[in-house]
Amino acid sequence: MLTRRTLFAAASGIAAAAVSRSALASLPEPAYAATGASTAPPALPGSGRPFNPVVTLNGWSAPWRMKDGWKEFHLVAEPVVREIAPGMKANLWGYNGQSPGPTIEAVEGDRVRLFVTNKLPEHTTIHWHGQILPSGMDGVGGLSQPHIKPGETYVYEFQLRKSGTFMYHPHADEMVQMAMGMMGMFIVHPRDPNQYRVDRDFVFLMNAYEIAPGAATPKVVEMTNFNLWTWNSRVFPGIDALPVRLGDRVRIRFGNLTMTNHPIHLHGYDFAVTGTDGGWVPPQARWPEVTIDCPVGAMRAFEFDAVHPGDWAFHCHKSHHTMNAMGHDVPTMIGVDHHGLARRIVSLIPDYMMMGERGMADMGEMEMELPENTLPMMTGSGPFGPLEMGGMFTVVKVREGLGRNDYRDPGWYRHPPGSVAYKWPKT
Ligand SMILES: [Cu+2]
Repeated sequence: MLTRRTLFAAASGIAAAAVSRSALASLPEPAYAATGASTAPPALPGSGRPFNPVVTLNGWSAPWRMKDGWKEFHLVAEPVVREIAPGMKANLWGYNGQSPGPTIEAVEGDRVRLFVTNKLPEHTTIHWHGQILPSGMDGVGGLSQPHIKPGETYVYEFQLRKSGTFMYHPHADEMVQMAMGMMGMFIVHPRDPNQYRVDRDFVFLMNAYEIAPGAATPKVVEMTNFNLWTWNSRVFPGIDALPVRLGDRVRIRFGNLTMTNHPIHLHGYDFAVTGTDGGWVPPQARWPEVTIDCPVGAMRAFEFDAVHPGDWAFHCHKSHHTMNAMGHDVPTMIGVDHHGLARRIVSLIPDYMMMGERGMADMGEMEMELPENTLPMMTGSGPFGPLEMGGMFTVVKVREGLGRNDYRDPGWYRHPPGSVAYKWPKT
C-alpha cells in the first residue's frame, strides 16, 4: 500500500519531470490564485460575451483565453496544501494550487475547451456534473474516455447548452480523489446578462474531510464519520463572511459533494429557491424557505432582497456539521459528577477530553491543549462572546452604505439602541 510519503514523493517527481514548459507551450498558461485562501472579488470578463460574475467564497474564478471562437481554460490536477482555517493546513488534491479548484464561469452558448493536465501520482478524469454534452465529453474514466495518466493532458470540448449552477469533479478513483478535495464549481451565465440578474451572486461547494487530530492528510476510506465539514475546504472561523449591501438582490448557490445531505439555513430572511440541479426554477414555480436541503451530488440556488440589516447566521442545520475535529466520540457527561476523575485520566492519557457535567459550552472559551495542526471543536468569537461554532458556519452581513462592489468584511453589526435581547430585570 502506498503511504502518504510515497504518494507525495511520486507527485512532486511528476510535477518536475513529466510536464515540461515546452509541452505546455501550446496550452493556455494555467492560472493560480493571487489571493491565497481569501475570497477574490468578482472578476468582470475581459473577453467573450458579457456576464455578471459570481463571488466564490474563499476562492476565485479561472481566467480563460479566447482562441478561434473557443473559450479555453486550463486545469491542472495536483497535490495542494489548503489552509482549512488559521491554525490548520491540510494536504489535499485539487486544481491549480487549490482545493476546490477555481470556479469556471462561461455563458450559455459558449464553446468551451478545457485542457486538463494530470500532475497527480495516479490517473484521473473530469466529469462536468450537470452539463448537457456529448457522451464522450462526460469524463467517466473507462466508460466515456481513457483515463488521463500522470503527466498527460486531455482536452474536453463542448458547447454550453443551458445556464445554471454546475460542478466538476473526477470520475476516476472517485472515493479517494473526492475525499482528497478534487472538485470545483462551473457557472454558466444566461445569454442575456439581464435575465435573473442579481447584485451579489455567491457560490461555494460543500465538502467533508476526516483528518485525525494532529494529522494533515484526509483518511480517504472514511464514508460517514467525517470530522471537518467544510465550505470550499474551509471551516468557521476560516469561512469568509458574505458582505451584502442593504437593498441588494442576493443569490447564494452551492453544490454538495460530501457523503450526506446538508439543510442550509439562513437567519433573518425567507428566500426563494430559484435554482436546482436541472437549472432555473421558473419564477411562478419558486417556493419560499428558510432552510433548503441540498442532497448529495446536487446543486441549489436561492435569492432574497437584503432588506433586513444585521449579522445573520448562515449555516448547515445539522449541529454536528458546525463543529470541528475532536470531540465527536466524547461520552455524554451531563448531570454526572466526575469531579477529579478527568484529572486522574489525563495523567494516564494526555489527550483525553471529557464533556463537562453542564454540557460542552465551556469548551467555546476554554484554552484546551490540542495536538499540532488541529482546530478546536467549537471556536470563534463575536461581539458578545464565544460563538461555539466550527464547520459549515458563517455570517451574512447586511449593511447600509457598502460600496456596490465592496466585498470587504464590514465588521460586527451595530444594533440600534433597544434592539438587542436583554437581561431581566434591567439593572
Ligand atoms: Cu451539514
